[in-house]
Amino acid sequence: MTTFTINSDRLWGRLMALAEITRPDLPWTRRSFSPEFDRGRDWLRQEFESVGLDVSLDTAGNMIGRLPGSAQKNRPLMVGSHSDTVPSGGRFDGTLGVLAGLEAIQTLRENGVTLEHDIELVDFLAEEPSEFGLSCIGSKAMAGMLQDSDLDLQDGTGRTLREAMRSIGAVPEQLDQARRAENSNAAYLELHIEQATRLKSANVEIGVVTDIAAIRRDNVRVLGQTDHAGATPMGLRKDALVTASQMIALTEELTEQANEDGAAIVATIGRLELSPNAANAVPGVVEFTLESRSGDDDKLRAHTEGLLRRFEEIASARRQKVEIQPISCGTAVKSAGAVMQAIETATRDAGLSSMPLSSGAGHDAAYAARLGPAGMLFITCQDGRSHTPEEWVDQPECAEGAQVLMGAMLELDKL
Ligand code: HGY
Ligand code: MN
Ligand code: MN
Repeated sequence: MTTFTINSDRLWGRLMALAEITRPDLPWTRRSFSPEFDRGRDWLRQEFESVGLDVSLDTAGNMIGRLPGSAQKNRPLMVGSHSDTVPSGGRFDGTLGVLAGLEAIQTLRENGVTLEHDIELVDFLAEEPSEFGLSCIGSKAMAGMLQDSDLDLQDGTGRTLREAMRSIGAVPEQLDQARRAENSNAAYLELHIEQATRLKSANVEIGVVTDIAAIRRDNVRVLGQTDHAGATPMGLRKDALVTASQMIALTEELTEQANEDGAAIVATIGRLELSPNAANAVPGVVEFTLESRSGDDDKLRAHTEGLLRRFEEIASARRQKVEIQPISCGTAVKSAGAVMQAIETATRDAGLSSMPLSSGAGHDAAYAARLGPAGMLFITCQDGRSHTPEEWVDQPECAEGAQVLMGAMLELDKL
């Protein structure tokens, strides 16, 4: 049971200070590998060092603050999340987990408490889908799941992921040095906003995450034929955007149907590019990302592959072609019972209520779970909104999350 309390104003001050490190024209944006991200990292490094953490960057570009434990326990207690954002995202997704971890560590130190375990506070590189199409780059690398071929992925300017990683101080040629062995962590904890409204609806403060959905992304390229928008008769057109729109509408229809059958699957087309993208030209090429998620790996595979087959049928029925390129496919991850238990105990000690819930959002915890027992705790966010500038959490709720995070760290230190 903790008898001391985190410093709510200090946590809030850091959250708002980091939020201000954004693209000024598009708040709140701190894209991985961008100048804003670098400035955010520099600021975070100073804050980590001011708390007495020994800060380093692993070869995968994860920034790690270390604090030695009092006993010679050979596995650290890891706390982490991410400081990058989606374009025009929010001020709490990811940053809350990193800064609440820092606040918990600072409060422990101020109260003369040294955990038996070493503590590692991690800002994982590029948790959000980056310009290279890949997400969770740093946590994937730490779990040994970032492939060499991924390093050749290019962003819209032709820069490779390898070059981008070098630009933030990573050493992609030595990724293996960032890799951690299975069970190398005593435990992993991540505080995150729920990005949905179940906690608010149930009037419960803390969500104890039971599992994290698998995310699959496929690149779909529809090949029609660019023609003059005025001179080309409708019957002679091969309009790739109309073809893509039939695929997109079918995605929603079949995914809603799958959920009626109890599949618990979501699918989204959130990125789409067309060319030549001119008002007076019939779209010849459309490229989009099909992203599907589920807590059940088998259902995810069956549903997504069924959709992609239907896309082929739609294209050929319209005398067009479709090229499908897998981008990434994760697996659903269960939280460790001991970590869930620690979160529940810490929640009770803090006089708060908790409920189990699954995460439809992906998180670094899904990869940290390959390094030892892992778990997450959620706090609510206003109207469940996230990945948008309207993302908001009130200060007391941030403080509650950090208090429970610190309590769970103390519980897990007994392992
Ligand atoms: O996309 C996600 O689920 C996470 O927010 N990166
Ligand atoms: Mn996110
Ligand atoms: Mn996140």
